[in-house]
Amino acid sequence: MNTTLSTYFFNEANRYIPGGVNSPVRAFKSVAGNPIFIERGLGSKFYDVDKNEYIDYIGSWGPHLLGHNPQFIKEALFEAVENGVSFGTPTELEVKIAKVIIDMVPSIEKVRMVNSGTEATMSAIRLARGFTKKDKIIKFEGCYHGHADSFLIKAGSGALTLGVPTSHGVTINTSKDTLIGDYNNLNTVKNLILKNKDHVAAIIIEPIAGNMGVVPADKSFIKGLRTICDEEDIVLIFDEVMSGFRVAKGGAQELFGIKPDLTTLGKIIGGGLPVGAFGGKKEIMDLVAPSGPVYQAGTLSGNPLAMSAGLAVLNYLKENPGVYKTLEESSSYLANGFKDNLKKIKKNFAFNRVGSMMCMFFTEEKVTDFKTALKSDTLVYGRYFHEMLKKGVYFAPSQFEAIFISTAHTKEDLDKTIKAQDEALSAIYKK
Ligand code: KE4
Repeated sequence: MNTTLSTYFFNEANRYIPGGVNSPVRAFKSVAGNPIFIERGLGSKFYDVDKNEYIDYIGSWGPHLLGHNPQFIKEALFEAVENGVSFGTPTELEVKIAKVIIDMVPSIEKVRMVNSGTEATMSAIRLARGFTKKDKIIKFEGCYHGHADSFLIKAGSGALTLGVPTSHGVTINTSKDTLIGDYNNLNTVKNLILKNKDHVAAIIIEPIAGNMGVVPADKSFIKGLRTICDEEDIVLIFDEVMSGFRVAKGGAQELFGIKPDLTTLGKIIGGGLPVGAFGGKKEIMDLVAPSGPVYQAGTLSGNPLAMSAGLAVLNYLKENPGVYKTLEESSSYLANGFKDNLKKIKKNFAFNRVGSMMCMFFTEEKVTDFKTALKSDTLVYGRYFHEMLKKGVYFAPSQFEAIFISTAHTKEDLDKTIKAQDEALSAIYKK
């Protein structure tokens, strides 16, 4: 596969941009080799600057539930651009998208739009601290909530991939207010609360973790968190930036049947444009400026382009709930194909999937948390990633991410992917 131009652009990029990328995981650091530069995406495919075609399973890290560049999103953007790209004033579009989000996610009574998942999560914990007048938060090893200081304490995703679980530049004082629990382990949460009685403002969790690979929470664990938060006056925050509108119309909270106090959203609600949101109980959300004393702001929050694309996607999902059945059928078809391939090489690798987000771990141990995810052989994963890339299949350039299926992936795409994986695993394990 000729990647001459990608190599040229990466060398250029390294002269002007830290690591040659605008987000670390894109740099292929944990799978070695140079990243490919993408020029164009359409449906289930994208095309690099050397004109190579790939079946894309990243979908811009989650937003492209309906594939790259669907015509109806383009049309929504063309219409919005005609009116102007940003005003810094309230617009009707913001009212419309707020109503749709509130309609689709029952736990959300009021919502504030922001410009990234990080802005959503950092605002949500500030709000929880303002509401409870307590300082500490509990997050879980392996969960990633964006790059705000309070979260870069054993984060998963990029930081985990880079093998640097605590970021430089985060002060000791900041890290003192972030407590780390073990995912799917309620006792660690109870112990943290016991040691920090009446100091914990919020527990923030990815109810379906997608940043240590895919690791779903046990329902009993989530129920236990809900009970603890009710008993201890702690705000329960579901970070559904990735799972929101992906695993179900109402996100992971719909699957669990458990309501958080606050939810953070991103990715899909922007249709691929920069967007995030946080929302939840009215009594908490009304503390957000200007209606209350918890400050939060953003020049481009609710901007017409992102709102137009996001509204187009959310309206589509509302009007076509059958999307989730299609996604489930495609995802289970692909997963079964992968499992058949594993049987051929007599490997029983851990395989976690919730709807259209999934991850195969290069370990035969069950993966239920950060520690067991780390048992994966990341060197072999790197080899696997490149074998698949050479065959025109683009998986996550890290063992500790998810792959995403969209409604644009055809049976032909899935069959080609299953065949490519069979050949890749055979090459690695010399069947
Ligand atoms: P952003 O600030 O990157 O928009 O969102 C941060 C975030 C928050 N919460 C969850 C559950 C997330 O998955 C993310 C971001 N996800 C990563 C993918 N693992 C973004 C990819 C990247 O960092 O380039």
